[in-house]
Amino acid sequence: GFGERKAKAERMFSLMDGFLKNDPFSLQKDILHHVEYTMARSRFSFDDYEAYQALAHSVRDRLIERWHDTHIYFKKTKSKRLYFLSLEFLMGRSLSNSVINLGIQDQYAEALNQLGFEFEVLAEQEGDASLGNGGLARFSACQMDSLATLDYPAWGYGLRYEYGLFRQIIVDGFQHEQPDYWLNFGNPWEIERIHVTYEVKFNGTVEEVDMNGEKVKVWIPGETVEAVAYDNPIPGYGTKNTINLRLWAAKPSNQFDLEAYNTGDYINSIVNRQNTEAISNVLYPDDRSHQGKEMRLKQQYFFVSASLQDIIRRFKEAHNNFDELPEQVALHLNDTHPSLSIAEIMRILVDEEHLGWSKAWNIVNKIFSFTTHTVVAEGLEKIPVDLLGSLLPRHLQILYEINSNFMEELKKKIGLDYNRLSRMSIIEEGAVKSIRMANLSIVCSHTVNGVSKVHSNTLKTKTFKDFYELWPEKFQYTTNGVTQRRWIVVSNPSLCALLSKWLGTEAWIRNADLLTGLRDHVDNTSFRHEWKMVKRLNKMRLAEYIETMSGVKVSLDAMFDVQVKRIHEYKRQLLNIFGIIHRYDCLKNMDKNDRRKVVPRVCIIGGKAAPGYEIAKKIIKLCHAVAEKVNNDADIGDLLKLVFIPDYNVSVAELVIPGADLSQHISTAGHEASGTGSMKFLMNGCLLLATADGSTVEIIEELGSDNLFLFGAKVEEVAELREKGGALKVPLQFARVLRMVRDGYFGDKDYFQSLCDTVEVGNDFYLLGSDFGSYLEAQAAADKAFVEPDKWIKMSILSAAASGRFSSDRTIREYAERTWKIDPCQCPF
Ligand code: NBG
Repeated sequence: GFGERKAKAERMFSLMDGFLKNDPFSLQKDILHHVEYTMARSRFSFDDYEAYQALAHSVRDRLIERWHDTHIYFKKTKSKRLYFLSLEFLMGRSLSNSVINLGIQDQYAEALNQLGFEFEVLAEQEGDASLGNGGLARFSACQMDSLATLDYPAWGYGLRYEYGLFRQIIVDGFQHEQPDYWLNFGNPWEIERIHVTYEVKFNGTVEEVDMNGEKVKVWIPGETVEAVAYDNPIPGYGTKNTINLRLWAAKPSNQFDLEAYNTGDYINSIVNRQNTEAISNVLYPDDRSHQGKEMRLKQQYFFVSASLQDIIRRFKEAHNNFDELPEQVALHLNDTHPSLSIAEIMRILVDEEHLGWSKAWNIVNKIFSFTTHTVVAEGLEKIPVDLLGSLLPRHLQILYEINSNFMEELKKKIGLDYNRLSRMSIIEEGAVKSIRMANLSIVCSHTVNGVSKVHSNTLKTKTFKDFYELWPEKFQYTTNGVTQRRWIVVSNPSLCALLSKWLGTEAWIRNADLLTGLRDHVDNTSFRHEWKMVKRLNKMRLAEYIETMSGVKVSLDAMFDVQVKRIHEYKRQLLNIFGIIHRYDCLKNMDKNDRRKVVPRVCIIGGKAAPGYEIAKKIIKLCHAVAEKVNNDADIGDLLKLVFIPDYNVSVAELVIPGADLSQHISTAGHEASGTGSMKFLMNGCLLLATADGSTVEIIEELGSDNLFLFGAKVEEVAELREKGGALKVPLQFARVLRMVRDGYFGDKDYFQSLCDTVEVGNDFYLLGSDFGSYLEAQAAADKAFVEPDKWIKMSILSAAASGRFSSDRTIREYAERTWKIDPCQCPF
């Protein structure tokens, strides 16, 4: 009865000691409690790793409190929710970020100090959560931070891979991939929800059955897998709101295969069950193409199906029909990877909820929005019809029906233009009949987002031209951003303190636009001096890391010139290396007097190559070959060093970016959809050397072209240059560098020939040769600026001052207001 329940609730309440306290003494007690009872170690004997775990658990307790309150409040207010669906999240480490966002960094530092530990040292114990490849995945992570901070009622959904992105090790200059079994030592940041499970089905057949005189399609699946939820609390900064990133893991279903048991094949039936767990085993390490792989498709559907069941269940708890779904739910497709959601939600509404096709469709095309992170049409995902049909037979039917309706509607609008119809069709005919996931996403979404102005123009005029002409209003762009919490507050504490001091407030941590206030101080010499000291400190930290990783000692007076990102031909790490070879060649040919005038450089390159990407791997090897020669040349000394930083990931980035003087973003114009690395460097007062591609174009709008080093062909010039082919003008210096590599000047002569072929005149798709001249000029301009420290520091300050627009807070606000139509919902207690 009611009275009984009330008494029980009162008793529960009286047992709770209010909220956990955050004074250093209470924190110490909690940490020791976890040492003793979670880690089961004696409080008189535990090492740094155990201390880290106990510390993490005490932080997690505090996250859970806020997580609970936030979700109760979201539920109470019935506000519209955003569900951000992404197959990849590159979260990196959680400890520092959580403690900072919770606002209890100082208390923890003090608590640990008294126990004889240092917060920073324990933080180093944490491994990265690398559940993603590159830009797209780190962008998802930055978005989560901003969604929480800006109080939006949002959930992230993804997959809990047991093996994250491979670890890169370098043996003899070659990349080798090692599995990243990141859960080996437990993961204190997740909460396993053994009761939040859903069955996900595969294979089987579709049958037509009679229901109340109506023929309906019923899917009789063949295989069932269970999805278990793992929740990862994401705390906002300066707010109590803590949102959820829910990741799914696959477990064998409880439904036993009776057949197998009866035939006595007990062992095999268990082995088969273990195969189903493999679905969430491993992240695909290619950041561009995932064509036609069965396991990848299974992963996509597994994550989509579990997420939608969860979302629909939550919606049904508060509603008894689906009319309000579009006012209550926004589903965001982070690239096409989750686009099977469209077919799945149609299946749920039509087959399970019996809404009827047109009613279901009316709802479905109001709830999806879609962001694409790709430029080239060849990079777009396609799923062979045969594969999809055998794995998800009912979904294939639904996709055909969506397409045939779309084709009918289209014919009414454009007539019988068969070429255009076939280009726009969701189904691609041809040798391998396939589903075009991008076309599906565009047809079914109310908004199609590009990730920068340039990217969006490319989408409208090339990649999705036909669709843009049909639905111009669907096409939007929301320029990417990065979170200043991670990329300044966590990764660059000394800059963080300096900014707050000179801006007179910490408010920039929630409102990055305030960074423009730095412009008022550029002429202040003591500000500039402090700025310089901060950079020096960060360079020192980076130099120490370089020495431990590669044994190379670097001079702090040299310009630290950095290019870190995935290795791709279009990102042109090879242009950078050719520039370094040219620099080396010049140094060798100079007399001693001239050498004295040269600006010393430390060139730093880092990034992973997809395991099957031959040319990218050769670029890594060439980098090592050149480094070997240059770094051991006594003639050259500190004038030039080249270091490759292995295993580039989020936590390595946190160290490298603050320590950079110059950073390179030198993709062939028109190929980098946005680029977010540049934004992190900008925030940290690092000067950019860049082509006018992706987000750089907008960075120039904020920063002015005088404050960075711009070079290379413009987007609109690229096609024409390519057409020239063999007649393209290439500087002599380029030919000379190419010759050196071809002739075996850096060893491994045979191995590098095919790499050299890719940039030979007539074959040079990414236009390294034709951009080489202006690249060298930009580099010379950077050298010239560096020897005028005052000028350099001013440019550095102005870079950080211009970075406010590239905060993911701005990105998220734009998405929320324009695309998702969600309102902030701040938990008051
Ligand atoms: C990347 C683009 C970048 C862009 C990020 C985030 C993938 C597949 N794409 O230019 O290459 O900045 O997405 O939008 O990671």
